[in-house]
Amino acid sequence: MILYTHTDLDGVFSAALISIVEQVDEFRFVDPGTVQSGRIPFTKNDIIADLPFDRRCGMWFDHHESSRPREGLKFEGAWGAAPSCARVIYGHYENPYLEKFAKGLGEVDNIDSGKVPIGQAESPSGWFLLSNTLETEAPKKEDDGYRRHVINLIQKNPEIETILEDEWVAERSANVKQELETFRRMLLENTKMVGRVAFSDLRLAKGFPRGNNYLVYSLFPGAVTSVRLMPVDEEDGTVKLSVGHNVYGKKSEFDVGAAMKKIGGGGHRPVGGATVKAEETEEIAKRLIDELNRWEGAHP
Ligand SMILES: [Mn+2]
Repeated sequence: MILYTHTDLDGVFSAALISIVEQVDEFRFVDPGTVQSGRIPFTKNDIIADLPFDRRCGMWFDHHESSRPREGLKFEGAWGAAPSCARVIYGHYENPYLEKFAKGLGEVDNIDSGKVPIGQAESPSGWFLLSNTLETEAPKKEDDGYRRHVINLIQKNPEIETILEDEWVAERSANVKQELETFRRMLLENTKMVGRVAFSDLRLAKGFPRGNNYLVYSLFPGAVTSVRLMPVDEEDGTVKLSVGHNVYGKKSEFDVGAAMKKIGGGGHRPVGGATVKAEETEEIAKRLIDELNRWEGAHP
Protein backbone atom coordinates (compact mmCIF):
# COMPACT_ATOMS: atom_id res chain seq x y z
CA MET A 1 0.00 0.00 0.00
CA ILE A 2 1.01 3.62 -0.39
CA LEU A 3 0.88 5.76 2.74
CA TYR A 4 0.16 9.46 2.25
CA THR A 5 1.10 11.37 5.35
CA HIS A 6 1.69 14.93 6.51
CA THR A 7 5.18 16.44 6.27
CA ASP A 8 5.56 17.25 9.98
CA LEU A 9 6.62 15.23 13.02
CA ASP A 10 3.10 13.89 13.63
CA GLY A 11 2.94 12.73 10.00
CA VAL A 12 6.33 11.05 10.20
CA PHE A 13 5.62 9.42 13.58
CA SER A 14 2.20 8.25 12.30
CA ALA A 15 3.96 6.69 9.29
CA ALA A 16 6.38 4.87 11.60
CA LEU A 17 3.48 3.36 13.58
CA ILE A 18 1.27 2.43 10.61
CA SER A 19 4.07 0.72 8.69
CA ILE A 20 4.71 -1.56 11.67
CA VAL A 21 1.20 -2.97 11.52
CA GLU A 22 0.27 -2.54 7.85
CA GLN A 23 2.12 -3.55 4.69
CA VAL A 24 3.35 -0.15 3.47
CA ASP A 25 5.42 -0.17 0.27
CA GLU A 26 5.89 3.54 -0.16
CA PHE A 27 5.65 6.79 1.82
CA ARG A 28 4.48 10.02 0.23
CA PHE A 29 4.51 13.34 2.06
CA VAL A 30 1.89 15.94 1.24
CA ASP A 31 0.13 19.00 2.63
CA PRO A 32 -3.57 19.12 3.55
CA GLY A 33 -4.29 21.47 0.64
CA THR A 34 -2.98 18.94 -1.90
CA VAL A 35 -5.37 16.28 -0.58
CA GLN A 36 -8.28 18.73 -0.60
CA SER A 37 -7.55 19.76 -4.20
CA GLY A 38 -8.59 16.22 -5.26
CA ARG A 39 -5.59 16.03 -7.60
CA ILE A 40 -4.17 12.87 -6.00
CA PRO A 41 -5.72 9.81 -7.71
CA PHE A 42 -6.35 7.88 -4.47
CA THR A 43 -7.32 4.19 -4.67
CA LYS A 44 -8.31 1.50 -2.19
CA ASN A 45 -4.59 0.68 -1.86
CA ASP A 46 -3.86 4.02 -0.24
CA ILE A 47 -3.73 4.97 3.43
CA ILE A 48 -4.07 8.64 4.44
CA ALA A 49 -2.71 9.88 7.78
CA ASP A 50 -2.83 13.27 9.53
CA LEU A 51 -4.48 14.73 6.42
CA PRO A 52 -8.07 15.36 5.24
CA PHE A 53 -10.33 12.46 4.18
CA ASP A 54 -10.74 11.34 0.59
CA ARG A 55 -13.50 8.79 0.01
CA ARG A 56 -11.48 6.93 -2.64
CA CYS A 57 -8.80 5.83 -0.15
CA GLY A 58 -8.62 2.44 1.57
CA MET A 59 -7.89 3.70 5.06
CA TRP A 60 -7.80 7.05 6.87
CA PHE A 61 -6.50 8.32 10.21
CA ASP A 62 -6.81 11.89 11.44
CA HIS A 63 -7.40 14.10 14.46
CA HIS A 64 -8.07 17.54 12.96
CA GLU A 65 -11.35 19.07 14.08
CA SER A 66 -11.82 20.48 10.56
CA SER A 67 -11.92 16.88 9.24
CA ARG A 68 -14.33 15.48 11.84
CA PRO A 69 -16.38 12.87 9.93
CA ARG A 70 -20.13 13.36 9.81
CA GLU A 71 -22.29 10.97 11.77
CA GLY A 72 -22.50 7.56 10.07
CA LEU A 73 -19.66 8.07 7.58
CA LYS A 74 -18.25 4.63 6.72
CA PHE A 75 -14.49 4.26 6.34
CA GLU A 76 -11.61 2.03 7.42
CA GLY A 77 -9.32 3.55 10.01
CA ALA A 78 -10.17 6.12 12.67
CA TRP A 79 -10.76 9.78 13.41
CA GLY A 80 -10.39 10.92 17.01
CA ALA A 81 -10.42 14.18 18.96
CA ALA A 82 -6.82 13.56 20.06
CA PRO A 83 -3.73 15.75 20.42
CA SER A 84 -2.01 13.96 17.53
CA CYS A 85 -2.87 11.64 14.65
CA ALA A 86 -0.23 9.21 15.96
CA ARG A 87 -2.30 8.98 19.17
CA VAL A 88 -5.40 8.01 17.13
CA ILE A 89 -3.41 5.29 15.32
CA TYR A 90 -1.92 3.99 18.56
CA GLY A 91 -5.38 3.72 20.13
CA HIS A 92 -6.92 2.16 17.03
CA TYR A 93 -4.52 -0.78 16.80
CA GLU A 94 -3.80 -1.46 20.48
CA ASN A 95 -0.92 -3.57 19.20
CA PRO A 96 1.85 -4.73 21.60
CA TYR A 97 4.41 -4.00 18.88
CA LEU A 98 3.55 -0.32 19.22
CA GLU A 99 4.10 -0.12 22.97
CA LYS A 100 7.76 0.84 22.70
CA PHE A 101 6.66 4.08 21.00
CA ALA A 102 4.56 5.27 23.97
CA LYS A 103 7.22 7.64 25.36
CA GLY A 104 7.86 9.36 22.03
CA LEU A 105 4.13 9.49 21.39
CA GLY A 106 3.57 11.65 24.49
CA GLU A 107 6.08 14.15 23.09
CA VAL A 108 4.44 14.13 19.66
CA ASP A 109 1.09 14.84 21.37
CA ASN A 110 2.53 17.94 23.03
CA ILE A 111 4.34 19.27 19.97
CA ASP A 112 1.41 18.74 17.59
CA SER A 113 -0.98 20.50 19.95
CA GLY A 114 1.37 23.46 20.48
CA LYS A 115 2.40 22.61 24.04
CA VAL A 116 6.06 23.47 23.72
CA PRO A 117 7.83 24.52 26.95
CA ILE A 118 9.15 28.08 26.83
CA GLY A 119 12.75 26.90 27.28
CA GLN A 120 12.44 24.92 24.04
CA ALA A 121 11.59 28.07 22.10
CA GLU A 122 15.07 29.48 22.54
CA SER A 123 16.99 26.28 22.74
CA PRO A 124 15.19 23.35 21.12
CA SER A 125 16.17 19.83 22.12
CA GLY A 126 14.79 16.31 22.03
CA TRP A 127 11.66 15.63 19.98
CA PHE A 128 11.00 19.35 19.40
CA LEU A 129 14.45 19.71 17.85
CA LEU A 130 13.75 16.67 15.65
CA SER A 131 10.43 18.18 14.56
CA ASN A 132 12.28 21.37 13.55
CA THR A 133 14.64 19.41 11.29
CA LEU A 134 11.73 18.04 9.25
CA GLU A 135 10.77 21.31 7.60
CA THR A 136 13.62 23.16 5.97
CA GLU A 137 14.26 25.20 2.85
CA ALA A 138 15.73 22.12 1.16
CA PRO A 139 14.10 20.89 -2.07
CA LYS A 140 11.07 18.68 -1.40
CA LYS A 141 12.84 15.62 -2.80
CA GLU A 142 15.65 15.96 -0.27
CA ASP A 143 13.23 16.66 2.58
CA ASP A 144 11.19 13.57 1.65
CA GLY A 145 14.33 11.43 1.64
CA TYR A 146 15.14 12.79 5.07
CA ARG A 147 11.62 12.06 6.33
CA ARG A 148 11.90 8.41 5.19
CA HIS A 149 15.24 8.26 6.96
CA VAL A 150 13.68 9.55 10.20
CA ILE A 151 10.82 7.03 9.95
CA ASN A 152 13.44 4.26 9.80
CA LEU A 153 15.32 5.69 12.76
CA ILE A 154 12.15 5.91 14.89
CA GLN A 155 11.25 2.32 14.04
CA LYS A 156 14.73 1.02 14.79
CA ASN A 157 14.98 2.74 18.15
CA PRO A 158 12.45 5.31 19.36
CA GLU A 159 14.84 6.73 22.01
CA ILE A 160 15.26 10.37 21.00
CA GLU A 161 18.88 10.55 22.24
CA THR A 162 19.82 7.82 19.76
CA ILE A 163 17.88 9.42 16.91
CA LEU A 164 19.64 12.75 17.47
CA GLU A 165 23.04 11.04 17.28
CA ASP A 166 22.40 10.02 13.69
CA GLU A 167 24.72 11.92 11.35
CA TRP A 168 22.05 13.35 9.02
CA VAL A 169 19.82 14.36 11.94
CA ALA A 170 22.78 15.93 13.76
CA GLU A 171 23.72 17.94 10.67
CA ARG A 172 20.20 19.27 10.29
CA SER A 173 19.93 19.96 14.03
CA ALA A 174 23.06 22.11 13.88
CA ASN A 175 21.53 24.09 10.99
CA VAL A 176 18.26 24.53 12.88
CA LYS A 177 20.11 25.99 15.87
CA GLN A 178 22.18 28.29 13.72
CA GLU A 179 19.15 29.64 11.85
CA LEU A 180 17.26 30.07 15.12
CA GLU A 181 20.11 32.24 16.44
CA THR A 182 19.88 34.46 13.34
CA PHE A 183 16.10 34.59 13.73
CA ARG A 184 16.48 35.52 17.40
CA ARG A 185 18.76 38.44 16.54
CA MET A 186 16.40 39.55 13.78
CA LEU A 187 13.42 39.48 16.15
CA LEU A 188 15.25 41.43 18.84
CA GLU A 189 16.35 44.09 16.36
CA ASN A 190 12.95 44.51 14.71
CA THR A 191 10.44 44.08 17.52
CA LYS A 192 9.03 46.76 19.77
CA MET A 193 6.35 46.61 22.42
CA VAL A 194 3.33 48.75 21.53
CA GLY A 195 1.20 48.61 24.65
CA ARG A 196 0.66 44.88 25.27
CA VAL A 197 1.50 43.90 21.70
CA ALA A 198 4.92 42.70 20.50
CA PHE A 199 5.14 44.17 17.01
CA SER A 200 7.80 42.64 14.73
CA ASP A 201 8.31 44.51 11.48
CA LEU A 202 10.40 42.21 9.31
CA ARG A 203 9.31 43.76 6.01
CA LEU A 204 12.84 44.78 5.07
CA ALA A 205 14.50 41.60 6.32
CA LYS A 206 16.62 39.77 3.78
CA GLY A 207 17.17 36.02 3.67
CA PHE A 208 14.50 35.09 6.17
CA PRO A 209 15.82 32.44 8.58
CA ARG A 210 13.77 29.59 10.00
CA GLY A 211 12.61 30.06 13.55
CA ASN A 212 9.61 29.14 15.63
CA ASN A 213 6.47 30.96 16.68
CA TYR A 214 7.18 30.53 20.39
CA LEU A 215 10.44 32.48 20.48
CA VAL A 216 8.89 35.95 20.44
CA TYR A 217 7.07 35.20 23.74
CA SER A 218 10.27 34.05 25.35
CA LEU A 219 12.00 37.29 24.28
CA PHE A 220 9.00 39.54 25.09
CA PRO A 221 7.22 37.81 27.99
CA GLY A 222 5.07 40.89 28.65
CA ALA A 223 3.33 40.55 25.30
CA VAL A 224 -0.27 39.37 25.35
CA THR A 225 -0.35 39.16 21.55
CA SER A 226 2.25 39.29 18.79
CA VAL A 227 1.84 40.89 15.38
CA ARG A 228 4.44 40.08 12.77
CA LEU A 229 4.97 41.55 9.31
CA MET A 230 6.94 39.21 7.06
CA PRO A 231 9.37 40.32 4.33
CA VAL A 232 7.71 42.01 1.35
CA ASP A 233 6.96 39.61 -1.50
CA GLU A 234 8.58 41.58 -4.33
CA GLU A 235 6.83 39.53 -7.00
CA ASP A 236 3.26 40.50 -6.18
CA GLY A 237 3.82 43.40 -3.80
CA THR A 238 2.20 41.79 -0.77
CA VAL A 239 3.10 41.33 2.87
CA LYS A 240 2.11 38.43 5.09
CA LEU A 241 0.81 39.45 8.47
CA SER A 242 0.70 36.88 11.25
CA VAL A 243 -0.94 37.36 14.60
CA GLY A 244 -0.98 35.15 17.68
CA HIS A 245 -1.68 35.25 21.37
CA ASN A 246 1.09 34.53 23.86
CA VAL A 247 0.77 30.81 24.60
CA TYR A 248 2.62 31.21 27.89
CA GLY A 249 1.01 34.31 29.32
CA LYS A 250 -2.47 35.53 30.02
CA LYS A 251 -4.96 33.86 27.67
CA SER A 252 -6.49 36.61 25.55
CA GLU A 253 -10.03 36.03 24.30
CA PHE A 254 -9.63 38.42 21.37
CA ASP A 255 -10.70 36.52 18.23
CA VAL A 256 -7.69 36.71 15.92
CA GLY A 257 -9.27 34.53 13.22
CA ALA A 258 -12.29 36.85 12.96
CA ALA A 259 -10.07 39.95 12.79
CA MET A 260 -8.01 38.33 10.02
CA LYS A 261 -11.12 37.34 8.10
CA LYS A 262 -12.10 41.02 7.91
CA ILE A 263 -8.90 41.75 5.98
CA GLY A 264 -9.10 38.73 3.69
CA GLY A 265 -7.25 36.20 5.85
CA GLY A 266 -8.29 33.58 8.38
CA GLY A 267 -7.33 31.44 11.35
CA HIS A 268 -8.54 30.45 14.77
CA ARG A 269 -9.26 32.44 17.94
CA PRO A 270 -5.64 32.34 19.20
CA VAL A 271 -3.75 32.56 15.91
CA GLY A 272 -4.26 33.68 12.34
CA GLY A 273 -2.86 35.54 9.39
CA ALA A 274 -3.56 37.45 6.21
CA THR A 275 -1.80 38.58 3.06
CA VAL A 276 -2.23 42.28 2.39
CA LYS A 277 -1.07 44.83 -0.20
CA ALA A 278 2.34 46.21 0.72
CA GLU A 279 1.15 49.85 0.59
CA GLU A 280 -1.74 49.12 2.98
CA THR A 281 0.31 47.14 5.49
CA GLU A 282 1.34 50.03 7.71
CA GLU A 283 -2.22 51.26 8.21
CA ILE A 284 -3.68 47.77 8.70
CA ALA A 285 -1.05 46.83 11.30
CA LYS A 286 -1.54 50.09 13.18
CA ARG A 287 -5.32 49.67 13.30
CA LEU A 288 -5.03 46.07 14.44
CA ILE A 289 -2.54 46.88 17.20
CA ASP A 290 -4.82 49.70 18.41
CA GLU A 291 -7.75 47.30 18.43
CA LEU A 292 -5.76 44.70 20.39
CA ASN A 293 -4.66 47.25 22.97
CA ARG A 294 -8.18 48.65 23.34
CA TRP A 295 -9.41 45.07 23.89
CA GLU A 296 -6.75 44.52 26.54
CA GLY A 297 -7.71 47.79 28.21
CA ALA A 298 -11.32 46.63 28.38
CA HIS A 299 -10.50 43.01 29.32
CA PRO A 300 -7.44 43.33 31.54
MN1 LIG B 1 -1.28 16.25 13.37
